[in-house]
Amino acid sequence: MKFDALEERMRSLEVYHSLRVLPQAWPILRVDGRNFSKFTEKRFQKPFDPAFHQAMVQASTRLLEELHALYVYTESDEISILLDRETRLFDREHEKLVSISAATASAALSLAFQAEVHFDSRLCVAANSGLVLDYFQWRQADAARCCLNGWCYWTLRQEGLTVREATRQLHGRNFSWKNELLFQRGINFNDLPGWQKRGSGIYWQEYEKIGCNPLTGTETCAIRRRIHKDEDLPMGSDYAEFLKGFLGGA
Ligand SMILES: Nc1nc2c(ncn2[C@@H]2O[C@H](COP(=O)(O)OP(=O)(O)OP(=O)(O)O)[C@@H](O)[C@H]2O)c(=O)[nH]1
Ligand SMILES: [Mg+2]
Repeated sequence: MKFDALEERMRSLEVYHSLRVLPQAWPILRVDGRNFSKFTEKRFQKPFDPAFHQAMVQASTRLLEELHALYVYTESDEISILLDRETRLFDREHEKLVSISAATASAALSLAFQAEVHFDSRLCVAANSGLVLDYFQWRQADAARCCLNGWCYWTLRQEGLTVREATRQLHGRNFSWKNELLFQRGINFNDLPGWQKRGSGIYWQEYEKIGCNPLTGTETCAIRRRIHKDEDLPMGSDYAEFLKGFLGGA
């Protein structure tokens, strides 16, 4: 078989390669640490370890830069990445977006921990800006739920309960019951750090840089960008308003 014919036949096996994010839809990627329950078990404080979180924020920063993202959000072992609806990154190819985001997160965390770790990745396609707001509010609600559950679970475990006993005690309990459990042990859920309850946002922020024109000696003002790591995100409708700032009025 001629090489060109073979090439064409073999390329035709790449059946998903032509899949692209629909024009004008917002791509949102979510990478998630593979088997991190096991990986973090002996290495990090429970339920939250600032060192683990800082490594996740650092990986989020790499993703913001590498993928030219608008907004990156991290909680627990996952990172969500919002791209511009007009993005032309990797020609909007699903396979490229998913594989490069997983590879970037895996490399960043492996370097940070000096251990081989892996991330999976998935692509959500939000057809309108309302769905983008819903998506990020959903992940933030997940952060709040996991934070309360994690604190309750590990508080009980530290009191000597087994996995099964702690899980059974918490099964079917509502928000206020769990709050009360912590409160009786001197932990006020409201006073826990914002990054634990609501996750963290990583995004570009513009600022004015005042300088001096060496020729004229006059003061100059330039608009620059820097990466902001927001560890105290707003919640509820305030979070939705905050997110709208990334959507350019769409
Ligand atoms: N000790 C510790 N563990 C953490 C911290 N943040 C996240 N984790 C762990 O990361 C896990 C994330 O949950 P999942 O993604 O559902 O679990 P997983 O084991 O990674 O499973 P897969 O993602 O399906 O591979 C949590 O259950 C915790 O065990 C932290 O600050 N400290
Ligand atoms: Mg995971």
